[in-house]
Order: sequence, then C-alpha cells, then structure tokens
Amino acid sequence: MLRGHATTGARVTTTASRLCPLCEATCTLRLQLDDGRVTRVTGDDRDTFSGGYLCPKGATFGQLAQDPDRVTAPRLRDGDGWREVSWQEAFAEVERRLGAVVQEHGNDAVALYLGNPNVHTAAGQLYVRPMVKALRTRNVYSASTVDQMPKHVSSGLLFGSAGAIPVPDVDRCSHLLVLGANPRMSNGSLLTAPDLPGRLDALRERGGTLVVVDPRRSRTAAEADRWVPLRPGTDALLLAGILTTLADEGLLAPGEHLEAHVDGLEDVLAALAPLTAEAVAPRCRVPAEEVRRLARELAAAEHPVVYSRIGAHTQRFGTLAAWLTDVVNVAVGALDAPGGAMWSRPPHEVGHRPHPYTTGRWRSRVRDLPECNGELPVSTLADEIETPGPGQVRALLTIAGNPLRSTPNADRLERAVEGLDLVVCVDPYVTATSRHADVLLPPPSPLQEDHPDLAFAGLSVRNVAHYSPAVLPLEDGAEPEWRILLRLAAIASGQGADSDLGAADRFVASTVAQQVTAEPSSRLHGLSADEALDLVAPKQGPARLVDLLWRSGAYGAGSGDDGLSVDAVVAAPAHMVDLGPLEPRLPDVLATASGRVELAPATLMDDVPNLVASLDAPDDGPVLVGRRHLRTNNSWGQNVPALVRGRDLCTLQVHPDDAAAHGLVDGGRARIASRVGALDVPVEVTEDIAPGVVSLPHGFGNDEDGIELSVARRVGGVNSNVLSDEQQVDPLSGNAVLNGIPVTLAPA
Ligand SMILES: Nc1nc2c(c(=O)[nH]1)N[C@H]1C(S)=C(S)[C@@H](COP(=O)(O)OP(=O)(O)OC[C@H]3O[C@@H](n4cnc5c(=O)[nH]c(N)nc54)[C@H](O)[C@@H]3O)O[C@H]1N2
Ligand SMILES: Nc1nc2c(c(=O)[nH]1)N[C@H]1C(S)=C(S)[C@@H](COP(=O)(O)OP(=O)(O)OC[C@H]3O[C@@H](n4cnc5c(=O)[nH]c(N)nc54)[C@H](O)[C@@H]3O)O[C@H]1N2
Ligand code: SF4
Ligand SMILES: [Mo]
Repeated sequence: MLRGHATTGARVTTTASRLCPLCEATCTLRLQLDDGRVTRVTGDDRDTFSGGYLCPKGATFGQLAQDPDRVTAPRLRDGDGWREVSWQEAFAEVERRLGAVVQEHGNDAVALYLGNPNVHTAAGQLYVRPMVKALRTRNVYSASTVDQMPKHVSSGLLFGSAGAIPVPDVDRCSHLLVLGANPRMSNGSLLTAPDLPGRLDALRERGGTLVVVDPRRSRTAAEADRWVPLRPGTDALLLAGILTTLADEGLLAPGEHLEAHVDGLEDVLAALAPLTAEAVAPRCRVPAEEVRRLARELAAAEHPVVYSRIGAHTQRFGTLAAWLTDVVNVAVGALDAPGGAMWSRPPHEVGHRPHPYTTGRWRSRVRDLPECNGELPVSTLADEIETPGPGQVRALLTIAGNPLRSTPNADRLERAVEGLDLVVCVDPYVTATSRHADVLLPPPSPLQEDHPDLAFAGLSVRNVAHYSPAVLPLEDGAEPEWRILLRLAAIASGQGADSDLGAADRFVASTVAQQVTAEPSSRLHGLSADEALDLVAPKQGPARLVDLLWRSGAYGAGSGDDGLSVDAVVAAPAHMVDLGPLEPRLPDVLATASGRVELAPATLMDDVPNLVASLDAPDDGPVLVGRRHLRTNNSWGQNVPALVRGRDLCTLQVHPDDAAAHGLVDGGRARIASRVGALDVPVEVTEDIAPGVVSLPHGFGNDEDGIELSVARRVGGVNSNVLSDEQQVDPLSGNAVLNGIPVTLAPA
C-alpha cells in the first residue's frame, strides 16, 4: 500500500502515486506523506501520459482529501440536528424507511440522483449499476443532463453506442476549432488529455492554429489565433452555416476512408440547405464572412478537427450541436483519421454488438420527456416530486451529487426536496443538498480507496490504463464506498441490511464473468464464468471486476500473465500503462444496426426544421452564460483555503456597453433576474464578454445555514442555478439549458 518508506527520527515519511480524481485529465500525482498526512504533492512524471503535469487543484489534493470538514461517521437526522450512528444503525434506518416508501408508493417513488464524482470513484464506476438494477425505479437522474447528455444521444444515434464519443486528436491535429469549451481552465472534458494547456501550446508551436467560438473571451480564446464571439445557444446554427459553406464552395472532402463507412451526408446537407452562412449570420451574431472563413480554414487544413463541449451542449439545440460537430468532422475527412476526431480503444471494452440505440424507452410522468441512457432529465425532478399521483417521487437517494447547487431552478427543487418522506445522501460533506438528508452515509477519503479509471480511458487521446491502489488503510469499522453502494443495493433488492455482502459482491462479479466469457472476441472466451472468477481470486470488489474486464479486453492478459491485468498495472511505475496512440477504428467501433455511421437519423433530422425556425426567434435581450475557474471544482471545490484566497471569483461579467445601458459599474452590485429567480451579485465590467451576454460561474453560494463547508462559507458567492430555468431543455436529450438564459439587469 505505502511505498518508499523512510524514517526520520520518529516521523515516518512515505510516498505514493495516485490518480487525481478531480477532473477528466487523469494526472497521476506523487504524494509525500508524513505520519499518514499528505505534506507534498507533485506531478508523477513516471506516468508517461500526464508527464508530471498537475494543476493547482491537484497540487492541493492532500488538503481536500484530508479536509477536516469531511464527515467521518454516518449521521441520522435528529430534529434540527444530527446524531452520529454506527453503519449498522444507519443502514437499518435506510432499510426501514426506504422499505416503507416502496411498500406504500412503489419502486418509482424512489428517485436516484448520481453526481459527477461517480466517474471518479471505483464505486461510482462499478457499483452504481447493480444499485440501479436493485432499485427498479424509472426515476434515475444524474449530472449528465446538466452536462453532456446531448453528446451521448448523438453518438448513440450516429455510432450505435452512447459511449462511442470521438475525441479531437489534439497532439496530431493542425487546426483545432473549439466551440463552448475552455480547456485552459477546465483541463478538458470528453477529451482526456493531461496538460491540455501544454498540448494547445504545442499545437501552435508546430505551426497549427486554434480558433475558439465562445461568447466570452475565455483564457483559451485569449490565447488562441482567433476568438469568434457568438450569440449563446446558436452553435448548431453556426455549424450548419459551416457545413452549407463547405457544400456550396465545393469543399466537401470526407475522403475514401469515410465514404466506405458513412451514410447520409447528402441527406443532412439537403436538410440544412436553408442555413447558409448569410442566413445564420444575424442570429449567430457572427458575420457571414467569418462563418465562411471558419469553413474554408477547416477545408484547407491538413489535419482539421472540430471540438464542441459544455457551452455548446447545455442549450436548446445541444444535441444538434453535438451532432453537427461530428458531421463537420465527416465533411472535412477528420472523423477516424489521425489528427482528426478519433475513438480511443479502452482496455475494458469487450466486444460490440449491433444494438440499435433509442431514446424514450420510457417517458417522464409529468412533462413527457424521453428517457436517455436509462435516465430522465434532472430538470424535471421537481415536477416528479411535487405532482401527486401514481409514481410520484417520495424519496431521494443522492450519490456524490449536489443537485441543489448544480441543477436548474434550485430554489424550487429545494422546496420539493424539503417535502420528501426520505432523503439519503452518500456524500463526504454536508452540502446544500446533503444538509437535507435524513441519513448521511459518508465515504472515506479518496486516499483510502482504490482508484481504477474506466470512464476516461474511453475519451482519451492515447490508449492508457490506470489503477491507483489505496494509499492509506481504512479506519476500523469504516466502509469503502463500493460496499456502501452494495449495501444499498442489497437493501433495495430485499436482501436486507444485515445480509452477506461477500455473497452480493460475488453475484456482481459473476454477472460480469458471464458477460466477458460469453463474448466471442473476449480473451476470456472459452472459460466458464466460475473459471474466470477463480482466475482473478482472491480479489474482491472493484479490483475483481476490473481484472475481469481488463483481462478480457483488446490488450488483456486473458488467463495468462502476459498482457493487461490489475496486478500488471498496479506494479507498473505510477500505476499506469501506456497502450499506444489512437488508431482508426471504423467500422469495429460501430454498433449501429446497419454497421455504418448513420449520419442522418430521423430523431435528429426531425429537429432540423425547428433549428431553421429559430432563425426568426425574437431577440431575448441580455442572456446569462456560465464559466469555470481553474482553482474551483463545481460546487464542492471551494473548501481548500489556498485555492480560493484573493479576488472575488463569483462575479457577474458584463460588457461595458451593457453596464452603461443598465446603470451598472465595475465593483458595484447588480440585481439579475430570470423567469425563475433573482440574485444580487458583484459586477465585473470587462471587454472579455460579448455585448448582450453576462456570465456567472456555478456552484457558489455555500454559506447558507446548515452547510458544513467552513472555507466555502467564507467564499460565499451566489448559486447561479437559482436563475436557470427548469422548463428550458433540449427536447432530444432532456439536457438542461444552462447557457443563454434571458435575464434582466438593474443596479442592486
Ligand atoms: N449553471 C450551471 N450549472 C451546472 C454546470 C454549469 O456549467 N452551469 N455544470 C454542470 C456540470 S458539467 C456538472 S458535472 C454538474 C455537477 O453536478 P453534481 O455532481 O450534482 O455536483 P458537484 O458539485 O460535482 O458535487 C459533487 C458532490 O459529490 C461529493 N463527493 C466528492 N467526492 C465524493 C466521493 O468520493 N464520493 C461521494 N459519494 N461523494 C463525493 C461532493 O461533496 C459533492 O457534494 O453541475 C452542473 N451544473
Ligand atoms: N477547474 C475546473 N475544471 C473543471 C471543472 C471545474 O469546475 N473547475 N468542472 C469539470 C466538469 S464537471 C466539466 S463538465 C468540464 C467542462 O469543461 P468545458 O466544457 O471546457 O467547460 P467550461 O470551462 O465551463 O467552458 C465552457 C465555455 O463555454 C462558453 N459558452 C457559454 N455558452 C456558450 C454558447 O452558447 N456557445 C459557445 N460556443 N460557448 C458558450 C463559456 O463562456 C465557457 O467559456 O470541466 C471540468 N473541469
Ligand atoms: S488537471 Fe485535473 S487531473 Fe490534473 S491535477 Fe488538475 S484536477 Fe487533477
Ligand atoms: Mo461536468
């Protein structure tokens, strides 16, 4: 567990490598521990992928992982306060009260909300699925519908799998067009590339170009070759204008490697025909000549690629923007080409069966919104809680989520949550959401858990495997998070709070063993499920599941020792193995019914007339967009003193023209109001934002009563999701519209 022991006097100094769980970049950190306390963090340059890079969040990971505000024992609500209890008592309470809700109101009365850190924990990646199965509820929600669901839906429809997301090959491209992402602050999303700032510098150093489309001159835009401001919410129109220009100017060049595998480009172009550069220009607030220039640059580049992210996804036409990004990549021959938009080959991927992707297998009860990827849009959670009738939500279980800071119309959702019969939160902190818990189940510090990565290996600009073992042992009686989730699954499936978790875990593992031995392309094919389990014994928990998956995959050791296995990765320097550069993957990556890229699926084509109609939408007046800071992390990254010291981070950025028009002054305060809420905020007047647009970061406002985040309390700020409107969604994915919210402005 601990490596590199050294003793100075009575003090024990150790070092350990640990995958950083704080963003998608997957840097390996080198931790120095003195007497079990992290005293120094550097980047681990033995990880050949992250190469020793770390950002300020990674550098202070020790302070976060050993934050004194972390809750260390389960708690039960006791009047206005809490009572610390044993795990046994906590689970017994969950069993009693969850059972009562299900018995009286049925399985759908229990809603589950899964937050972002689930992709950064072993438990979230591997034990959420058994829990969802056991709960048998249609009311599954997650942070995906305030984030990237549009990309899942478009990838599912085009490529047959919601996870088959092409990533820009930033290391080999020669021209990168970015829409709605700020990787110099976020370090990349649906694009795992540690030291993305360095990789963007390298692009320009090798003579490549970077163009950024964003209503704000973000850090990434400021350091690009060109910043193209646009009206928020119009990325799909802009991409359509680029495509029609390519067609109109004879610049289409999918190339032979795509013509063999892609259907429907002509159909898409025909549908988009009305959306010429000249037609979209006024609505996008981008000059027609600039739209054409964007198209010509892509066509002229040797290795062009388009990348769009959260700013382009969290809008009414988010799924169309995600889709048209890939259509442009097809049109310029970038899809599946080195230097273009490529698929990684993750080590846990085992086989691909044609499996037509559909959405709307069920629909939300109140607003009739479609299920996507097995979940419903979190924008309708409050409706499902408040609206009486069969299927009404009466209990909420959150895992690593803070929906009262991260989802739209947060005040309404808060009132709804207050009216529930039961709230159970698996969270290490008492947050805006978990302060409402009846039962709070705290996972241990990330230092005390193994961290395999499955989520980002499939979104990565190189093929890699990471498995960081726990750095510190659990305290006596503590539960790793995977056992917390497995216990909840056991309770939900009726096995009870005292049942044998070893047996439950073996059942989970045998399900995986059955799948990976049945798949013909698996390196464990031919073994029985029991033989596969014997092979990976005596591992348990996440290690057993990952070992089964990795041994089966394309790089897997199978039943031998040669090739990928958990032991091999753990034994490797920095606990990582490089599996080589991205390679073209068509057609094997596809799981569509036709076995081809289906570029013009009806679900998407049917929304094109609405996109065309949006050209005539009335001008909304000022609109609100979001932003992220390098030194904070969604709603829970403001509790590290070294990161949040200094200037006010939660300001409303306003263009000087708008400041003048609305009587706002730099350093003064503004009253900003939307259809659903109003806030008083400090004003920052800046030329770095387009006229008609204002920007507030999300996740702030953690100074309310009952929240136990002592540093974030001093940071204060406001919760921008008080302003975002839960009625505004992208109807194809159910994703929330978090950018382009109409607001009014006045001096406070
Ligand atoms: N207006 C606006 N809203 C947004 C966004 C935006 O750009 N603008 N961005 C959206 C995006 S992209 C996302 S991903 C969501 C995030 O939405 P959420 O996932 O709901 O919120 P987070 O702020 O990430 O909160 C994560 C929670 O997990 C807890 N946690 C941390 N580590 C662990 C762990 O190891 N185990 C467990 N069980 N819990 C843990 C934290 O204490 C915190 O309470 O917010 C979205 N909301
Ligand atoms: N430091 C830090 N890193 C993070 C996080 C964090 O909170 N802090 N969160 C992580 C998470 S969960 C995620 S999902 C990723 C997100 O990573 P990114 O997708 O890079 O997200 P942001 O940094 O919010 O940048 C989004 C940009 O979109 C712009 N924008 C807003 N509206 C529009 C629009 O309509 N069109 C266009 N073209 N642009 C628009 C905004 O001005 C902003 O510059 O970051 C991750 N990394
Ligand atoms: S860039 Fe992301 S993964 Fe790397 S150190 Fe920073 S937070 Fe951690
Ligand atoms: Mo996110």
